[in-house]
Amino acid sequence: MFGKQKIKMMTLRPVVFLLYYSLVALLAIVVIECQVKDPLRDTPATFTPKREHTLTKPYQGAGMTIPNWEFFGSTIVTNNYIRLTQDAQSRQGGIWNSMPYRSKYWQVEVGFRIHGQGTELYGDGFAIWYVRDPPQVGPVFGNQDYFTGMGIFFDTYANQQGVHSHGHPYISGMINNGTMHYDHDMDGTHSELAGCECKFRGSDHETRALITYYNDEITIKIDVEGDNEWHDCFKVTGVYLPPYYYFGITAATGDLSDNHDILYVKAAMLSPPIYNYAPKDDDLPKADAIAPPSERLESHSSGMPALRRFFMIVCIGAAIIAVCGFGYFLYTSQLRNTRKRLY
Ligand SMILES: [Ca+2]
Repeated sequence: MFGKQKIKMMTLRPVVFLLYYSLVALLAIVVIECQVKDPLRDTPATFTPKREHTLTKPYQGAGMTIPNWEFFGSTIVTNNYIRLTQDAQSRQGGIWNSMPYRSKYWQVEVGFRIHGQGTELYGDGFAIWYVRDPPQVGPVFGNQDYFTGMGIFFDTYANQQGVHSHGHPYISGMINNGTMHYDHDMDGTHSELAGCECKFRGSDHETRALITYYNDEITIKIDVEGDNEWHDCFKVTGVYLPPYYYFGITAATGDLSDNHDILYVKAAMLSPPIYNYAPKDDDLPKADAIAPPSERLESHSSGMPALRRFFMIVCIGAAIIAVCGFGYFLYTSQLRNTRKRLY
């Protein structure tokens, strides 16, 4: 009886081994899955402002400088606001964050107030930038034309006098790889990514804009009512923006004018920081919505999950083959040993 029980236990051993190593393999697969899974795809964006990208009162540090921020042109810094242009003709001014963004995805909230003496005629507006080269005085709402990056334009004056598909004030976006011209006389209609009408000018209270770049989507939300509620302006998918670009805000007046006041900037990273980023010449902003069909490229991140899935399947397959092989080897070894003992 004892001998039979021993034989039975010994023949069961390979099965126990097989179960044990299957569990180990399963654990390994779970670990692999956890490592390859992109948490950004599943977790909602959280807003954690980064100090080096934030501009709040009191603006000035020691002396006349603002830590991590540069200002130029007609910009005036006061205790309560940063005035990019006064309500006077032909002014151009701006501020920009001297610390480049180190994350792929981010969010920026800007508090502002655009106001002046004009009741019917005023202009020209301001722009929020995420650009490779720090903004400097130029013709596109106070920044240089043929910029590389993204501009979100808060346009208060309709330069185009023809039939308009929208009214003003108007918010629009533009993604540029450095080759496109912003046509000021046409209000940038031909290079527009998307836009919305929004009465953000002439408010007594603070107005706010929220720009989010997340999962290759640009989302613009606005709070102009002062009710602390975000209202959708536009959302565009299929946008690629490289990291390590600079954030800035510029404004301009021409024949018409306004006070363009920035009250605060709060910025947050929505993905882990990227260290040791080496910029490449061909790593340029892209947007499916405005690129010609032949030049349309899939966004950088969209190809990654497929590649990860492929490697995961290969890993799982290899693990199963290894477990089966090892189990079979143990089983035959045990069988040989049992036979030796029996004979
Ligand atoms: Ca305009």
